Amino acid sequence: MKAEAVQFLRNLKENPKIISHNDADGICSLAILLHYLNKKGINANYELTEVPIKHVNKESTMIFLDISLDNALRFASEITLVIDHHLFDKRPDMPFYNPRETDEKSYIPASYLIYEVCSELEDMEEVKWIACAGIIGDKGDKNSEICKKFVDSLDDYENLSLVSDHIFSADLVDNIDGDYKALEIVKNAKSAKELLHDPYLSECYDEVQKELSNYKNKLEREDKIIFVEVESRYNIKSIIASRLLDKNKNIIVVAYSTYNDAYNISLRTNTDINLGAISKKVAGLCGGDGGGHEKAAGAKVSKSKFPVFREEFVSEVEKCA
Ligand SMILES: [Mn+2]
Repeated sequence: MKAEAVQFLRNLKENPKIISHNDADGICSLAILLHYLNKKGINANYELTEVPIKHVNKESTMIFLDISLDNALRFASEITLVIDHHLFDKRPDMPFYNPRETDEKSYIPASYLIYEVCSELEDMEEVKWIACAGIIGDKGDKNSEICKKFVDSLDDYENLSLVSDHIFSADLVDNIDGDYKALEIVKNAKSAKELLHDPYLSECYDEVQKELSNYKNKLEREDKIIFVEVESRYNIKSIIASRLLDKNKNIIVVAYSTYNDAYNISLRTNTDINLGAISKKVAGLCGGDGGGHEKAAGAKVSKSKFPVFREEFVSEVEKCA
């Protein structure tokens, strides 16, 4: 519950180690928390990480942002706070804030949650734009009335959405190095407009936009599922998938790209099907990894198992119909 997170931050004495997801929501969440800690004169170590987490260095006080509970628990220490919005099985025996605890269907990105928690203790108004960019990065404004109102209150949607795209572009172009660079820029910028003038982020954004007009793809449709193979030097498949959703009602997009001898798969939908659950199950059947949210999930399976993945995926979707 929110009160547990507020109390944890209020009583924080030791410098925490913060672990945050390396997407726009995670990067913005981390920037907001660091802004709060800076106001309080508290230093923090931090790491941005992919999920599933491969490795992080544990410290005695840990804070996890935008990291699903199963991942956080593997690296939790005695004093740990988890602020997250992914589905989970059972609430842990530690300070924990995830709105799904009381409403399983709720979808409120971590940037909103950490902003809300810190705002109980400090005036955070000057980083509200960062919270909005993080929310947009996870499509919170499209899936939650609370988030939509919050984003609308700044009346600057176009710039805020560009901020989110700029952060994501740094990730696409430079991977984890780009994530850390983007974090520094977000931390130091005073406004969305100022961030959009940053030369590094502008260059990454332009590069990705150029690629989006040049990439090769192969589309196949099976009932309401669109399979699209994306060939690009950048991992732009989630953008391609989102664009297909914008143009088609009631569909599921399975966008995949080669990654060594495997396929990395992005799954997106505007139906009520729970893709996170299906991808976890189906990728598991193929010896791969899968998981995520209901409407946005991911998976990785070996190329030789992809036909099985595809077949099982279609049959799981049919079961839901
Ligand atoms: Mn998130």
